[in-house]
Amino acid sequence: MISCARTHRGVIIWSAVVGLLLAGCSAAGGTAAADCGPADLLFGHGSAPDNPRAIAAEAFADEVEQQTDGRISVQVHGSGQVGSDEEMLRAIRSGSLDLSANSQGTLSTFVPQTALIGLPFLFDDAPEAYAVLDGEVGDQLKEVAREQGFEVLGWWDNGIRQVTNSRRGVSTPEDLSGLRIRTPADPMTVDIFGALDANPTPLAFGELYLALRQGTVDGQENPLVNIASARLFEVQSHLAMTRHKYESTPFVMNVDRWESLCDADREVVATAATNARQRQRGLMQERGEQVFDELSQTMEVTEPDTQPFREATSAVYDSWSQQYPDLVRALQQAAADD
Ligand code: TK8
Repeated sequence: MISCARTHRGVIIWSAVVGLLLAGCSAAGGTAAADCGPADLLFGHGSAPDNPRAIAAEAFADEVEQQTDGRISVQVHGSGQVGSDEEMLRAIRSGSLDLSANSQGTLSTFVPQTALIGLPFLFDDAPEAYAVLDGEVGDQLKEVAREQGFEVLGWWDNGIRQVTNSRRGVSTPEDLSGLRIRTPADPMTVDIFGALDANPTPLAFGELYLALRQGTVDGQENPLVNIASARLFEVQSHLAMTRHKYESTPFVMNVDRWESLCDADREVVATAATNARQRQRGLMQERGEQVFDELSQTMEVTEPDTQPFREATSAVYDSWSQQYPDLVRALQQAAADD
């Protein structure tokens, strides 16, 4: 008879007959439930209070607290209060933060394969990406993330990204030439803007508004909802609907913390994460349309033909395919099937 129990940080303790292998008691497959004890979870994200990410984060916290009668508390800190996306992920790895609704680009610092979600022009719209990420390829990426210490509780939405800048209207790739464009700490976005002959400049999202205002960078790229909620339209005059890449918001948890929860609590957390994801995606879709009209009032909008941008960035596929041939193929296949 084998029995497994875990401490609150997921350290596996075992008592067993002679010959028991530790693997038989593995974290994912352990049979004995951990105690359904109290837990205080710390949740960080980098979005402004009215951003769908912030609203969904609160909804997640409320549901978990309600469903566990307050035994599990979830404290949410938004607007980068507990660090930049990269710092939050580092904190999750070290166990000083439990949860973050983050960005796949930044997550790729730790889980390089997640950058592939942002291959140029892979997805035409967000619902196409939802279908792929909720399916087999998304599960494969979850596996890789788990090995690096992140339990992906779901792929929330960040959206299809567009370019803004304060210098000129962008209608062709040549118009981007030489512009200093802030990117997240994401090698994929850096590759894309390098291929477009811009000058990609990685910077934390929390520093972006000031950098744009001070002219340290000329422009940036983000989905419309973020451009609106971070009020970037105040410091940018041109918006180009380039639709160059998709960004997911992986909702991640420290894997040991996740495994330290009893089965029933894991179910509560997983269900709340899925409900929050649906709410967040719905809000993103609704807001996206409203926000386009709002931004058009203050920004000069161009709707470039994306074909020359696709051609200019096609080499990005070559280099990433060399490194991750199977995953790139699987993503392209799933996106085409959808
Ligand atoms: C907010 C970021 C943001 C992302 C970026 O913390 O960095 O440009 O799009 O949404 O995660």
